[in-house]
Amino acid sequence: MKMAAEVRWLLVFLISCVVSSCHGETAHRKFEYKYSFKPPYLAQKDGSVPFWEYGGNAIASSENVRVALSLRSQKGAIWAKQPTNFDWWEVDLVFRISGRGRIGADGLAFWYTTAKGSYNGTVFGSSDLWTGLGIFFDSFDNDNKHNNPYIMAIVNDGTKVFDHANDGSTQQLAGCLRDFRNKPFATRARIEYYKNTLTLLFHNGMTNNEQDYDICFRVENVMLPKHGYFGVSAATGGLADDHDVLHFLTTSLYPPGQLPTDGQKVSLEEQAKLQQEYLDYQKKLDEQKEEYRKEHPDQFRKNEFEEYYETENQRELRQIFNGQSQMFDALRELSRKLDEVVGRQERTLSLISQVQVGGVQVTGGQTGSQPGSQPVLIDTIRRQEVDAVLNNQNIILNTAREIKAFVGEVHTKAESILSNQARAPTAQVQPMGYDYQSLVSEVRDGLNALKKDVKSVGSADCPNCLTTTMFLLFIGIQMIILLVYSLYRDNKEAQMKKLY
Ligand SMILES: [Ca+2]
Ligand SMILES: [Ca+2]
Repeated sequence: MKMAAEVRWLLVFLISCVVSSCHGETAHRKFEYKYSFKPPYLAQKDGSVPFWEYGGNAIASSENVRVALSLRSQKGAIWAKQPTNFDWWEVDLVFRISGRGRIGADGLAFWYTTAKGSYNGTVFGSSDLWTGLGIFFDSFDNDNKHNNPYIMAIVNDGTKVFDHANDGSTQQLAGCLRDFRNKPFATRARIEYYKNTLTLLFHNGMTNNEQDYDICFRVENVMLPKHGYFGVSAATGGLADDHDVLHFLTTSLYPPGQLPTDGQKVSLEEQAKLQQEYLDYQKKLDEQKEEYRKEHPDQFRKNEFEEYYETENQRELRQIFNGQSQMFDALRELSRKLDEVVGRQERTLSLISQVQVGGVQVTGGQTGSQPGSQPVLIDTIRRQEVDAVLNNQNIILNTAREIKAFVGEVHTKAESILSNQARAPTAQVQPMGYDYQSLVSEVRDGLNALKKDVKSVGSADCPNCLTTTMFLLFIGIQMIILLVYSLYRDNKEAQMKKLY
């Protein structure tokens, strides 16, 4: 398992390397506040959204822009005041489309066009015959093919009339079937246009993990106008949903080394000015908040108090959502692992096929009349390497066989020894007998040495000294004790062996 985990990480690393090498290095990113809006204080007190213009039935509050509300035949739009001044970008669109009906209408559109569209047009609340990109979150199934809610991108050159009857399916660049209505959390679309590749990642709003995007589509060689206006529009029909946009966050992307440097000086002054403006604005807001708090002390306290409690339903829902998001996490992990396994399998298969092709080519080259025209193989396992591996394996096998024979020999020898021992139980006593003999000889040697000593000492007068007979008697007793002990020990050990 540990090995598998290491391989997996290696694979992830390799994949990321491949992706980054395909993409070049990672782009420089710059947040574009003039092309963005987000809560809190999305709309100012007078209702205006800084750097944006909205119209039709759209309503902006401090928390979101309700582009079209859940009444019949509503149309609204919000457009950036300035066209973009960068080539590549990423837009995070966080939105909610919710309604009481099982199905809703009509949907929401994201725009990037050479000119601002209208605020009450025919295509999801804005103008038809646009030049640029439209990404549509189409709730209502006009062509009755049961394939809505659907997300699709259409690039228009200003000549195509949106094909309402077919839900735009005849004109779409790419799309995917995704449900974005009535989700517990806000749904998110991440639209990236970088080096002519248009990518749409979608977050289905089932979890509050902001990284839970999955890919809706990725199209290369998409030619969009160099500079355009960002916009969002929405419309309702006979059926109606609320279409709320919470965040519109634009980031400009620059390939490494192409970050504009000349504009930096100008923007520093501007930055200081805007910083001051921002601080003033913040101060004003705080003052207003304080004022409001003074004017409505009861309401404020009540709101504050309510936040601490949740109803039983809310709790149940929260628990369901938690459980569900855990399930989603597990599923996502599983699918990721599956992808890895499939990737590894494909890689292995391609290696195998390369080896096979290599073998054919080598033999072809040998039998062919032009040995010099042998094709160079891609860096993979070669014939001679395979041969070397096979040889090594044979050597290992032979060695293993030899070791086996040797072990067998040792085994039979050990067996014969054991059987001999079993047949002649005295053999077990033999080593003990040897011990006994050596003991006797040792005692004998000691005795001789003592005798010599006694002889040499005996010449001297010694009335209290040990007499030779006494000494010999002692030695005799000691020997008998030793003999008895050794016999006893042999006996005991023989008994033990029988037991085992
Ligand atoms: Ca539709
Ligand atoms: Ca449809």
